[in-house]
Amino acid sequence: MELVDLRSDTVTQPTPAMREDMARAAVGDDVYGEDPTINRLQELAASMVGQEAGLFVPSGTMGNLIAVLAHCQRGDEVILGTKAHTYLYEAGGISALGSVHSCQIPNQPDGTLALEAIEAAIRPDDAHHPITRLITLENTHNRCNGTPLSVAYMQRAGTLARRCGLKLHVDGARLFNAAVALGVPAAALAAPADSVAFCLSKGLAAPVGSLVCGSVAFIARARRMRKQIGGGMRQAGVLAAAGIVALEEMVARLAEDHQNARDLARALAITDGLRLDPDRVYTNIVFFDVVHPALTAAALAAKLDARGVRVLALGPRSLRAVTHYHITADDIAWTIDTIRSVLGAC
Ligand code: TLP
Repeated sequence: MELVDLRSDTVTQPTPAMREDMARAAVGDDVYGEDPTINRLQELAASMVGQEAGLFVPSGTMGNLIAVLAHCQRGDEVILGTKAHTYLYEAGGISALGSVHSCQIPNQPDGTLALEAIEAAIRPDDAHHPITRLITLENTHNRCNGTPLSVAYMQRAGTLARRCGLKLHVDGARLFNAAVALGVPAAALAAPADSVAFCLSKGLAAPVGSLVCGSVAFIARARRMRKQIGGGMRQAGVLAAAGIVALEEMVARLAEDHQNARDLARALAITDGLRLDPDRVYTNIVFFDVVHPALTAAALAAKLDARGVRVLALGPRSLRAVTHYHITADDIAWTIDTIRSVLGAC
């Protein structure tokens, strides 16, 4: 049976070029800073996002945690969105491991946080309150349809953070999807921030790894935090080699994933039993609701799974499909047919 796995772009497998470079990679002990391939990846990553330095970490979750730990002290507060990945899906790590308090404010439908709402959430200097230290934004915003946050918004947020004496961190797990969708360099989106974390192992198809980038001083603190939480790796240049291919060869093709997502969204929007706004699909993430009286999201996902189409049920009515490197235009056509046939039979 054909299998079209749209649960996430995390399911991507390394490309042949990645496997070749992984086999050939020069390696060393990275805890001593001696892995030449990791050093090259970190320099490349930092230059691509307009920051001074970079740090290779095992996952996006660890990248965000390290950034929060490096910016904040115990009891400090981070302002983030109610739909932020760090708030929803990182097992509460910033509080559990960092003793960092979070102040959640509503994400707007486009993934942004209203700047006035951020400013209103900043605590006055009062012994009753935690100290507001950090703002975290997500770009693209996963739970907000993978919407990219614009350069103008990122600049305004950076200006607000500086004016108020706060730090700005960007969870840019899919920063390169944002850059490609907006037609801007990733550096333009990340440079207004004090730090950015982005993933190699999503649409860019590397098997493992994320980067945290920021100033030289920030990365020195981040390196210590990585060690503290057990993320110091040794001869991980074999992984970094795939990351270099990801950054050099896999960014421009993200436009294909975005086109496939738009095609899927347009077809699902005119399918009986489903609801979504295709004009709000800008990158590779398509959220849609099932409004069929006889079906929940979980039931529809299970029926599709049995027919070889995998999507994620993320709420009673809400499903998510994510396009990526292994999904072709034919796969999208087959997915649309399968979804319509399953709904038609209910
Ligand atoms: N997101 C995963 C799941 O955890 C939901 C996915 O399938 O989308 N930031 C953002 C915006 C993310 O979407 C993710 C992963 C992460 C951070 C964490 O990355 P990893 O999985 O490498 O820890």
